[in-house]
Amino acid sequence: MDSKNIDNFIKKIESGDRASLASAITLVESETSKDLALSQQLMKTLFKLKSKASFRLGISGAPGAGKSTFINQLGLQFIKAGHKVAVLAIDPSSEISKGSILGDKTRMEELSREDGSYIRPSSSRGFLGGVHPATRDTIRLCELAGYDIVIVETVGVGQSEAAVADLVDHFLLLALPGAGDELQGIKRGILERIDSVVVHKADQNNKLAAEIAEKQYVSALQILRGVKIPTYLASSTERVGITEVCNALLETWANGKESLHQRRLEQDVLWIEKYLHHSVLLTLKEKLENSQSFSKAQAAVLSGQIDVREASESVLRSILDFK
Ligand SMILES: Nc1nc2c(ncn2[C@@H]2O[C@H](COP(=O)(O)OP(=O)(O)OP(=O)(O)O)[C@@H](O)[C@H]2O)c(=O)[nH]1
Ligand SMILES: [Mg+2]
Repeated sequence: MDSKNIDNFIKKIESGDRASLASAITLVESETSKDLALSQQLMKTLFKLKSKASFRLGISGAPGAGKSTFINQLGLQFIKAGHKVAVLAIDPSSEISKGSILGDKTRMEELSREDGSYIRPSSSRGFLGGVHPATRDTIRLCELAGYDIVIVETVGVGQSEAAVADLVDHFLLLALPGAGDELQGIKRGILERIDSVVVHKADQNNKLAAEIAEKQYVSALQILRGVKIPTYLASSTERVGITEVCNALLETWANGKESLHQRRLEQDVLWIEKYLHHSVLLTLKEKLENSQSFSKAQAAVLSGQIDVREASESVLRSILDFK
């Protein structure tokens, strides 16, 4: 693809062509060096275009906290308020698990039927830190396609939340009633990064427990952060509290445009290193595939001739062209 083709490709995505958006996302997710060069071209061209106003929302929570169900309801509210919503569901497993995709599809069915929505699973493919650099590019491609609200769903099972916090304008934790136990399990690192908490499934027999949980979050966050972090109670199945969360988020966006801009620039600085790691790993993988010294080292280790460390050191030296 040459630069003229890239311009056409961008125009098609901008015009709302879903197939072009999908193939652009597949391109930035690809790991071959040819595609990597193309994605770099694409993102470079995109950078020069005037960016459209957008709000990037990260939603994290334990497995089964109801993230997809909540995003379905919240997304519908955003659309009602005149916005277009893209949802990227990050799967922390090394391969996209079919269960999750099916779960997301059924749980976001109403939202997926809306013209103003775009839902896409995004595998982290075991990438260090849980978020693949392609997710950042995908957000920008969705924005180019006119989705002014981009929601990133991530399962709260490790490092991925911190990486998502470096990717979004607002990081929301979806917590469950029974916070005493849950708060213990939540890593301090997440509590340090979140911008708001929604105690979810505040319905049926859970209502009282949810109110207690909310109070515990308020005081834990007050102690840890020294500032008041907004907290809400919500139920997606009973559709309670969703409009309040939607309005509060839209207000945060409207009032914080300048600080959000600054936050994005600071995030971009952090992402230099993440992209570097990614490119180095891809380059290394390709070099190894064509490296004679790698095959020699493998044979030498297999026959018990040299130590593994020595073998990897010698391969590294030959790849980097050191004598
Ligand atoms: N009581 C109650 N149950 C809910 C609510 N929202 C979702 N659930 C249920 O919680 C279960 C998990 O919902 P999901 O939306 O798939 O949760 P998730 O956090 O996206 O799950 P993973 O993506 O697998 O981590 C489902 O059985 C939902 O029906 C709610 O507001 N109240
Ligand atoms: Mg889900």
